Amino acid sequence: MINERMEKEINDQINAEFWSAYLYLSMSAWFTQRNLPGFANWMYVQYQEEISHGMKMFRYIHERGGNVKLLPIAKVDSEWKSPSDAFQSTLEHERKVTSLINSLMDTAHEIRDYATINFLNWYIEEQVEEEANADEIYNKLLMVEKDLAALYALDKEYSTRVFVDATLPAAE
Ligand code: OFO
Repeated sequence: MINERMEKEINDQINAEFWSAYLYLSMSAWFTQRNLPGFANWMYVQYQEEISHGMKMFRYIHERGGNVKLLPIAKVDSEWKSPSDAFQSTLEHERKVTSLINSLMDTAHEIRDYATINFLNWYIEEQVEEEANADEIYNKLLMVEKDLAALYALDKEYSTRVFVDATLPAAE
């Protein structure tokens, strides 16, 4: 049975993951409206990833005999000054999510919930990748943004990203 405080904090994190999904869906729309379908695709895949992160927690609470409580999803931004501005927001947001996951881990340690420590390790690793990806694209954009041909070439690169649900066990 999951500890009540842990259950509440994971429920809050489900909300944060779904909020992230909503943010990236909003960014996907923004890139579509600026004729940058590759970045729009990258953001759409990011949206799908965030839903899967939330759903992994949703399943975990149930596995531990707890109750999922879905909370309202707050409004997200819909305007950014430039592609690099959108990715700067992405990077800042992912850093914030890393700190939220770290706080969940602090609670799990404090109450000696070893199953949740084990569960959260997946997110600790995932956040390293999330920050690295956003940082890489942000820095590339800073270099090419003023050159339209280079921007379109970069956009094309991101049109090939596809969603793979890393939260599900690998097929046998
Ligand atoms: Fe769920 O990793 Fe981004 O926010």
